[in-house]
Amino acid sequence: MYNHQEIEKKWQDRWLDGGLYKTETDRAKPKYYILDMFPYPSGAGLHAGHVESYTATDIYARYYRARGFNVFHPQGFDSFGLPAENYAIKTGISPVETTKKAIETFTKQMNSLGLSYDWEKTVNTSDPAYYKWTQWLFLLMYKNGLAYKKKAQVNWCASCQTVLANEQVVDGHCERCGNEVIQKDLEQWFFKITDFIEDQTYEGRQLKGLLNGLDEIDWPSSTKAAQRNWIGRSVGAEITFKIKGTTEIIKVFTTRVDTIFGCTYVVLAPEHSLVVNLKDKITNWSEVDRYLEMTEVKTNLQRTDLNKDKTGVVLAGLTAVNPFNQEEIKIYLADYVLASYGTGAVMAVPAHDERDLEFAKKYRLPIKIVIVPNDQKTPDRELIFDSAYTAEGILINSGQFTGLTSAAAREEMTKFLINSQQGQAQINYRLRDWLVSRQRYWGAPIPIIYCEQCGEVPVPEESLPVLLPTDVDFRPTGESPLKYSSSFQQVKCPKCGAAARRENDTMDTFVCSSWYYLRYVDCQNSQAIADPDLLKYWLPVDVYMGGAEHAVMHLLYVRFFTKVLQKYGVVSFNEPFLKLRHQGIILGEDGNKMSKSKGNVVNPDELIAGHGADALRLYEMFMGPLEDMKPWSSRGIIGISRFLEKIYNLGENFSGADDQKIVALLHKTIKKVGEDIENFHYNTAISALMIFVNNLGEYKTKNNVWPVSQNNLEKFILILASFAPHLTEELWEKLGHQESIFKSSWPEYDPQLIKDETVNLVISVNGKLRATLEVAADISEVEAIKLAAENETIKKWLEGKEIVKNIFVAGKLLNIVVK
Ligand code: ANZ
Ligand code: ZN
Repeated sequence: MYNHQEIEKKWQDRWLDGGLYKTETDRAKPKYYILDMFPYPSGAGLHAGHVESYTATDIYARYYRARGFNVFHPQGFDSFGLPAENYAIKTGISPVETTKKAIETFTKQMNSLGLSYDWEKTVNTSDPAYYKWTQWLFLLMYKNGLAYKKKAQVNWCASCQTVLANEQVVDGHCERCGNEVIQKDLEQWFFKITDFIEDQTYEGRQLKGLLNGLDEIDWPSSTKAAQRNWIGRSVGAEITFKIKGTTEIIKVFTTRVDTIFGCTYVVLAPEHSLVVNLKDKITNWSEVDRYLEMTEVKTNLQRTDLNKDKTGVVLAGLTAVNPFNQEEIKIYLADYVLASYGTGAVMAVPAHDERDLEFAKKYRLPIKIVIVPNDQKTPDRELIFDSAYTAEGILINSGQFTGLTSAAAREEMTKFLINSQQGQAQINYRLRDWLVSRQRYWGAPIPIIYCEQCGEVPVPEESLPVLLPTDVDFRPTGESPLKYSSSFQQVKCPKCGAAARRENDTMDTFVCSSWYYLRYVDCQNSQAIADPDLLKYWLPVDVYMGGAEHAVMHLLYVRFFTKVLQKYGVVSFNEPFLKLRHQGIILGEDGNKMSKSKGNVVNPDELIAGHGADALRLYEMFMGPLEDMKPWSSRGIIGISRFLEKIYNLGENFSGADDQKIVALLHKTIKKVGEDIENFHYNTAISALMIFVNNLGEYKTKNNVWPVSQNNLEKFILILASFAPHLTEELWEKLGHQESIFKSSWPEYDPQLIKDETVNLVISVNGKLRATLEVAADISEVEAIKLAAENETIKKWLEGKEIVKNIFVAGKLLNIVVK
């Protein structure tokens, strides 16, 4: 009987006591840095998804150690954030306490899964020894003009009582609490992430930006696409429209200057500064004012929702002039135009833009067709009135540009704008600077002091960390709770010594997680963010694993930080994570997302107690492709337990002799499992292990003796070890080894032994089966063609014909195409 509780505990204790997972830095060996997205230490403990991704990297780490690498595999805690603070508000228990407890629980649970972390290399973002460097990085940004304060329209969640980054607003709602997000005008801190979108040269060095850097990393294409989309690079032109009878101008941004002869009015965002500047000239001001009041309360989502009725108001008394044909057109205010994008104004082309068309129909504005599909010389009015023709085509009714294609016209028209000084080529981005200040308690304080004389003063480096005070009232009021901590506010100006006050806001927790990956390598260092030599050796991260929900936000912010650190010489690489993989979501047994209310949550602690850590690990890796979404199955884990039991029994009083066929299968299994691990194809690796064990069992039943020698059995145990560390360590000991199995190397397979298999290769000529040949399973295309050409039957079919091409499907068929 395999007593998993006893055996797993025994080895976990020995591994930890013996320091088995201490990071090795034998400089003669190549390094491999394998990183998990560190968890938020919630009170609920580990869930099935944590087990999935942490097991996946643990297998990877154990495999690369066995392949002779210095593996770096640390784990830590992303412990600042709202849940602990909200819990404190509810219960009065300090986040310091709850966080400490949660980290203890998480650590215990991770150890009980047999994860091979080096706990001497760990970080905890709410530890002053850590956030000292978060603050140091803020100052690095500040000194280089990358951290700045400005009054801006920001996302405000009234329920969380804090501002949110754009990335934290999902479909107009707070990603935390689901409350609708409103816009508020507030002074906030920003990081200039937009400075790093494109490549740049700095001190003679060519630095890759956030866009081009994506080409150099092995990340899921969906994640790269999400980042490109979020950055939203848009190529177009900025065009100046004069306002008749004034010196004021309207600048618009358009991606379709080719449609400008069809522009029949101009629209400003309600917040556009011209509205106030031209108040005296607007003859229907009271109507305009009413419209302004109405739109103020709407969210961006409500404003841009395509299904909602477009609203607007004309600015009576004002006319804009089209710079291409001097046509005089009306100016509207409408809230479907956003103040925060482009210039906050658009040239409206109802014939070729859906939103403009809808608006034009409602307010009975002219619709002028200027683009037609290539094969059509006259416009189809009916069709266009129903829906705008938004595709490209050939220009009509466009003066000297008539007859050009859209693409050619854009080029020519942009030249015209430049020459006549009425505009320029322009690239716009959807990405905004990152809003990093939060009006909450449980985060890293922003290291800035305000002095009446000196203004905004950065805290000197030697005074870091700015400690988070404990004498605070957690209850949110819309202002940071730090404002009311007397100990925190007793501060002198670092410049002039006068009484001053501190910045009350804390940093977005995403700031803390934007650089943690580099702190691990030297997490105790109190003098520097990390020793440059260690950074140089271990970084960048070779493999990073975590959820796809971080595609923008975390994964974009970390790349931004890395680029800043490279620019200012802290690190010498440009991309933090060379390879990224996402684990799929594990659903409940009922196929729904696991949730307490549905009662379909599986508890790792219970599963470990009931089936063992090895069974849980193996089962989660066997459920299906790692990146797929897949439902839990209680039957599945029982099947895995039986598989492990079988292997354990095999190791008791083992004796056997090699059967050549089984040994050949062993070598194939070694090859397959190794390759599968490298590609994260764990489910198929486990299948191969199962097939091998079944073959052993069948042979034993038939012949009453095991078909492999101990030496070969050990090879099998070695390739199973990454998946089931406890069971294999126990067997290793039983087989007489003194040293841990995790000090052994991955077994090599013998290429001669895996070649012996044959298959029936189908040979066809022009798609018709003409012969089948028994050949080696791994026969090459060249060899197959040669054999076919020597075959008497095939020879006949090829006689007097010319071979056009050969279609070869390895191990299956060769089709010879002749004419
Ligand atoms: C005229 C036009 C004609 C447009 C046409 C499109 C089609 P992307 O690709 O997202 O950059 N636009 C510009 N600024 C805007 C703002 N602040 N709020 C709302 N819409 C704005 O979109 C660029 C297009 O979005 C611009 O090109 C402009 O409409 C609109 F047949 O200009 B276009
Ligand atoms: Zn001062």
